Amino acid sequence: MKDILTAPFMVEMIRTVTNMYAHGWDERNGGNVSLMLEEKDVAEYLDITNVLRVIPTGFAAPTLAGKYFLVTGTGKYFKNVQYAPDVNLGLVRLVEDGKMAELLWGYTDGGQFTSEFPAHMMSHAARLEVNPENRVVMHCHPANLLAMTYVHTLDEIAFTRTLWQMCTECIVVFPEGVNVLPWMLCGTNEIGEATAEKMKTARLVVWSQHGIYGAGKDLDETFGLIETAEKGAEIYMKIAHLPRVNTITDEQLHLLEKRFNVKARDGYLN
Ligand code: 2HA
Ligand code: ZN
Repeated sequence: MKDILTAPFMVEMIRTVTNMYAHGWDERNGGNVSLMLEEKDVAEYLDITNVLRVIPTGFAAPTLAGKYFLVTGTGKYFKNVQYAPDVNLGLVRLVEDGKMAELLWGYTDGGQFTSEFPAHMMSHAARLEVNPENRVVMHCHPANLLAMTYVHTLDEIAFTRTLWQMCTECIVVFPEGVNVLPWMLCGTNEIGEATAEKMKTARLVVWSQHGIYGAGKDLDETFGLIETAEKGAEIYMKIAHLPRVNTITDEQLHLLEKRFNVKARDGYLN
């Protein structure tokens, strides 16, 4: 059996959460990440019949039964993950229609997965319906996106259009736009269900006055989505209080669609 700390999925997870912390997106225990793994990859590093603990999830996710996830722990600080991965991360397999999670590795201090596990698992289920390649759900608290939800309308078309106008890359990176939830109580099945519903039409879902959720086929794509949306929000927060002399026009956004072979969400451009 190989050392799981050398597994590419583990190395990439540790690098990603370390980088998220470095970006200031995950103060204290803020943020959480889940990465879906293939059974054959897990089996290279762990005896998958050796269940350490069984943890109830508090929800059902029948389509995820039998699936494996590497997940950040509840109350854990991203800045500490690189120094003690086995305390701050856990590897679980969902069973019994997703109502139970079998712990195969990690959470060695008796901990468990993030309080946002429902939003993560329900989002995985929703994204896998749209794109069977989806593997990652990522949540964090980037300051400018958060700030924007205090001063910008939460209308999804308007919010998306503003971000697209803030840097040329935005429409290329997230042509489906960003979906937006109003403030809701976090850590609940309700916000999990609402997030998953929004995930059916976009890989980015803003949680107003809280943060953002991203989904993607790997950690790089998901990190890059959030990074690009946050850059757009940063520009917006720099200019929102100044007279706008120039912008990226809808005509120019159409040129970007053609040049980069992407299709803006229907009805979002004139
Ligand atoms: O895990 O970010 O939304 C801490 C959070 C909760
Ligand atoms: Zn949060």
